[in-house]
Amino acid sequence: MGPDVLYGDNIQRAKTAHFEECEKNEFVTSDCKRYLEPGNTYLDPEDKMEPVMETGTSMIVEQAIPIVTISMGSGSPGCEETNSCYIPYNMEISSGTTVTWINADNAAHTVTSGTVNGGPDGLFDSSIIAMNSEFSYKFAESGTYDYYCIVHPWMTGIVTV
Ligand SMILES: [Cu+2]
Repeated sequence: MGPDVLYGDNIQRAKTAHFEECEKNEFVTSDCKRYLEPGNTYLDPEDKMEPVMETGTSMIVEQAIPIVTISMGSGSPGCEETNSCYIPYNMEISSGTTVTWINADNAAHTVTSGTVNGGPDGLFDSSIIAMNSEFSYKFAESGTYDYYCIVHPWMTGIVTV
């Protein structure tokens, strides 16, 4: 093993540590967002190292498809006990991401920003989403966005940008 190999190993170790730290923080800091670009690995292009980190690759795929499922049976109370009316309950995304809600239930639902007690806040409102239909909204600014279903007020969810 020559000095070049050792040097390369150290770089790779540092990059792996950085990537894992980003992964823990779900890539929310700007320094980490480059890992979420399609086709990007955690290595800089000028590096001649082989890309590694298969888990990082699957992480990127998950983050690239921000879909919330309106769960089967959520038209009846019960899903709120396990925060599973909208899945995931808390959708975490980076700013500029479009989230799509898909109604996998056989009842009609809404995705309405605001809270049950406070009412709609006017940011987004899907109106009625029929079975197997969907609704999308692009989140431009960071923040925590509460939403609920006007038809079934036990149904609540959160988008964190
Ligand atoms: Cu509903």
